[in-house]
Amino acid sequence: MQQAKTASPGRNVVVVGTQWGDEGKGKVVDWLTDHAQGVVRFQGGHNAGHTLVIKGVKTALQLIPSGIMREGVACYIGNGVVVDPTHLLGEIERLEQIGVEVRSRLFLSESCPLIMPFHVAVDRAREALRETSGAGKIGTTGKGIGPAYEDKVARRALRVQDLKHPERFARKLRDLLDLHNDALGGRLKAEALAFEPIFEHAMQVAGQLLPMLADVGYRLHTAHQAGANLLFEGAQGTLLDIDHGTYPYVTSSNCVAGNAAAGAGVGPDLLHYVLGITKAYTTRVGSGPFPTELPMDEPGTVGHHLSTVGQERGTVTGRPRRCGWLDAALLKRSMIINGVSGLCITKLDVLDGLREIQVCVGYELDGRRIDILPLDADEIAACRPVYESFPGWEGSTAGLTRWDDLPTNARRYLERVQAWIGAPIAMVSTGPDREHTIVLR
Ligand code: 2SA
Ligand code: MG
Repeated sequence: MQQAKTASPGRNVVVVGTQWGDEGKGKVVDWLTDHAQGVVRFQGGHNAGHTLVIKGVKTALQLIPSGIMREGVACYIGNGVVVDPTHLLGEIERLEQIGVEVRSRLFLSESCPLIMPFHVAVDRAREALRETSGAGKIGTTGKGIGPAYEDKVARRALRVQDLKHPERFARKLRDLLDLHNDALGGRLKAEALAFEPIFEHAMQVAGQLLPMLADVGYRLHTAHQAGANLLFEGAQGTLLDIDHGTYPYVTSSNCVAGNAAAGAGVGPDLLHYVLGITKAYTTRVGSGPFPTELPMDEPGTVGHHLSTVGQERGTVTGRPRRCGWLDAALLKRSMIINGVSGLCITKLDVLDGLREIQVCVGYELDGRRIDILPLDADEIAACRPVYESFPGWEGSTAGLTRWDDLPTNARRYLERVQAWIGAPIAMVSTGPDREHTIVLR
């Protein structure tokens, strides 16, 4: 088994979610920052919710890299991230209130597209329309992520660097407002937004953000050359990736490991180790196919157990997460797309006390047996999972720090999972706290 902790200087790790997000990446990134001097976000925005528990105190981060909770670690927001400037400032202020120094070690890429109030309005109005028209919601977080990425790809986005140039900012803002107000006031049947308050607020916030602007790619390159270990912190998960996920029930960015380079502004030669984070069962928030989903309402059922014991609620929106068994056929796809070097299994302790544990090892689709998740969301929805069954274990795995202390059945379960999906387990997380971690060598 391989070791995830990087001890030698200049060794960089990419941390990605291998399922639908909420695999526990925040905790793992925080734990790994013991050996990193820089942590980088490379995609997504404040739709992410990374929960850290440090000495029993819970902190939820959305846009700022999880490394911020470690003194002296530099944090970078790369060009691939969409930034809501008002949210960013609020998150900085909340951290400052609990005594975390942020401004001197947060570096914000000039090239990040901005999320503006009309993106939020469009995101929410579209979801409302999808619901009333019967088309069915995507179940977005309502943070304006999709519309902001659309403007980026359409080459008309306001970027962080525009905050330096009020006149340019105003001109681009007027054009964008015209465009989005047309949609809001028309088809979307929502309120149009006024220029002045948006512009004035942006300029106020700009004054505070400008000192943090940086050429992030170049900085990362120089830090790496000087021997820094860098951690690339993925948000959401592989099956939410815009290209590789269960399209259209996905987020609007590439969440896979390959995007760590493009979204941070460095070359792929700087990505040395891909740590895939995998929850010991499966969850998803929002709509879309989920072959191993279980009903959750009935007390005494496995679905209810996973949801309640696992405390499966969205960090950002508080929405209950859908829960189901581990899906090894889905993970197999995820291992290939991400080039996973090692796995970290999280929330193993949530399976404590279950008499029987099931793992999906393939599907039946149109009378055929397949062993990897299909690419088409409708086909995924038609998949009938084929399960292999394991005996559960007695006693608690919560807080364990040694592999040998795990119950025999838990070890067997993990060894089988590893064999199915074709990647070695490097770490096991047995609880929310930093210390609740088993490292394998
Ligand atoms: P969006 O807002 O456009 O990115 O939503 C599109 C889909 O992506 C899903 N998505 C997420 N899934 C899991 N966790 C996420 N972050 C928060 C968390 C979510 C929350 O960590 O708990 O608090 O509800 C996240 N962000 C986006 C989303 O559910 C849609 O399916
Ligand atoms: Mg989350």
